[in-house]
Amino acid sequence: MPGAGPADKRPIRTQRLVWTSRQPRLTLPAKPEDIMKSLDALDLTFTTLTVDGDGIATLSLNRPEKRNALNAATVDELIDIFTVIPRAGVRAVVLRAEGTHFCAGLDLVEHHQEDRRPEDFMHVCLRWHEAFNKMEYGGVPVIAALKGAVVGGGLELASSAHVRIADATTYFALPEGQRGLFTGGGATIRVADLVGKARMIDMMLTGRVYQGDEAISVGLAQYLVEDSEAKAYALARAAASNPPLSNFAICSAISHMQNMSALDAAYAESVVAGIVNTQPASRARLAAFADKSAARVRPNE
Ligand code: 1HE
Repeated sequence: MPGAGPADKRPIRTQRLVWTSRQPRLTLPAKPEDIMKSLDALDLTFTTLTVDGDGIATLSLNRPEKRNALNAATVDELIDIFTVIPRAGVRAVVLRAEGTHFCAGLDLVEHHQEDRRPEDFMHVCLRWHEAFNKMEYGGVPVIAALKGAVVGGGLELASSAHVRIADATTYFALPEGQRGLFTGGGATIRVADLVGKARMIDMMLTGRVYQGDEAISVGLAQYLVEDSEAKAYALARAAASNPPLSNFAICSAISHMQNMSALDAAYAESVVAGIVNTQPASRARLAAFADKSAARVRPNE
């Protein structure tokens, strides 16, 4: 071809798209010291975060003198934490609280003092949504150990976790109606999803409080135990022993699929299952089942 230089004669390099068996980035960095490095950079005042050698994180609400009420700064911290956690190799999170109450919801005093305009509070809500969406859709199991008041925005926070564990002191309420407020942290989606529209409306209109077995039966928590933190760590360790990619799908895809039409959700499910069910991490587990060395599923004793 006229004008064609040597470079033009080089064969065109075709790039074959290959599905490699590399683990996705979400499992990296895996070393505890690397995990701590990325989490150490967080600037936390109203929360604390620690991670043990197995990648189990403990996230504590740390404002017990205000019953862990969620001021704007705490919500900012939750956003920062749940931005880092999915990329930091954390295998599961136990969400707990200092003091005797899990969370008293929106910081009513801050809200009163700030004297916000509608658009200001809309942005407050959008920050709450950002934090709670990162929790629910982040792909890392979050197990909430509940106690005392789990009310208003505290219930919105708890309902963004993947598993909720109550103890004998735990009670749930949506006192927004009595305070002249409305939910703004996703309760209309998540709490209605847990308990149904009618129960949520009743809770908001009448201040109805749920606790004990009744709270379990309506779906506000999955477990009622003596020690909610001990149970939370046991469940976190159990979940953390699953391949991270399976947990990522469980703690992200299911929530996404709830937002889709049934037809689209079924399609998305096939795509997710295509990836998860052929992951290298599942091969040894399948082999163990095939050679009968893997544990069988049995009823509880
Ligand atoms: C607070 C908050 C708060 C406590 N904002 N400061 N949420 C509510 O309607 C629940 C409001 N709180 C309560 O009903 C009670 O405080 C509790 C049942 C949670 C705990 O009772 P108690 O007797 O142990 O504590 P306390 O004496 O009421 O409060 C102790 C301190 O915590 C006190 O501060 P102090 O400086 O006077 O000692 C309280 O002011 C402070 N405190 N709760 C600010 N919530 C996105 S929209 C979400 C809408 C909502 O969440 S509405 C539901 C709000």
